[in-house]
Amino acid sequence: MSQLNILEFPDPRLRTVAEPVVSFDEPLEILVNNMRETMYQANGIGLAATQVNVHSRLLVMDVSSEQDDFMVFINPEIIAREGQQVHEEGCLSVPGIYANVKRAEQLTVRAQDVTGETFEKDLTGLAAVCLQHEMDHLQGKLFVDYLSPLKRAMVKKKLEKQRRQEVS
Ligand code: GNR
Ligand code: NI
Repeated sequence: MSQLNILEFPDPRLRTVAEPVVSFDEPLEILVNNMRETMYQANGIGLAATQVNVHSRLLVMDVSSEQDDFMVFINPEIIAREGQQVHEEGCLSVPGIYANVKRAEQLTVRAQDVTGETFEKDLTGLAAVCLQHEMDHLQGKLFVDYLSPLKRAMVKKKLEKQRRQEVS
């Protein structure tokens, strides 16, 4: 297994709209395994293919505290949503930045597994937040896009400053 490089804001590749997965083959299985490894190594609760510069509609997540509830969603579609919640979000592609985002509280998702079989799953709370965050990535959208232009400009400045301090 290998760890994959995670793209960081404002990398324009994060704005790519992903294409549906059509081949449920060994390269797909390898990609899922590498995304799982990358997510756990980075201590993330989710990872979308877009973030590792693969522009196919798949995401992995594990919102459990024990990191023992791995899930993969291929070609996910939200088929029902209900309620609202506000949760503080972070993103491996926007390191060190946290902000509140309003999203649906409950979802029903239809997706395929790594063999191509279709399943449906109900998600609530943090799992619902995470799935919506990851599905945004597949559309080229980031959580900072929900902030006001002023706040987003502050985020960009803060990241530039962080990066300057990393290299010096
Ligand atoms: O690790 C992550 N934590 C997180 C916390 C609140 C809301 C969303 C997330 S997803 C994020 C990993 C990530 O960037 N996935 O795209
Ligand atoms: Ni993210």
